[in-house]
Amino acid sequence: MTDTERSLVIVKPDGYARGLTGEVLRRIEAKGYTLVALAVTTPTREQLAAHYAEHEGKPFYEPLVEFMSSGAVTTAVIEGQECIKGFRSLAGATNPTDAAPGSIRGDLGRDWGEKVQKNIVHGSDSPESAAREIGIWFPGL
Ligand code: IDP
Repeated sequence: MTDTERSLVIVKPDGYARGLTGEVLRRIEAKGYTLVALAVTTPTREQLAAHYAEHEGKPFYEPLVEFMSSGAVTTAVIEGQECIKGFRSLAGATNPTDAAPGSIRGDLGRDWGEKVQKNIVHGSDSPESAAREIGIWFPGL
């Protein structure tokens, strides 16, 4: 199929620490996407600087890098028809308070009153971002 895509998914440190990796993977598989790669790792600042380059200079950048390097995460590459848009729909709006019920962030996230939104998951936002991000987290894939 022409629109088969890959997306980079991260279960962020809040999601990992809360034991939500299985729940996130369950939703991905229930949706019908395939897991192509899966790992548990603690992100380095170098990986995060590359991953979040577009946000450098924004007020939430430093808290974001601090948060994302604070503990283990699960990284995954998923595959399926239009899975980039589809996973972002599964994830829900960036702010968990705004995220629709039924989405990962809407069902499982909330505002913790902190500088950075701890919103459980990351998903690539375009085919270009997905290719770049997969290269950062799964070089050689
Ligand atoms: P996305 O993860 O929904 O694609 P992005 O705009 O790419 O959202 O932002 C990356 C991450 O930075 C978000 O998931 C969230 O953790 C954090 N973030 C984004 N905007 C804000 C903000 O205004 N305040 C605090 N944290 C933010």
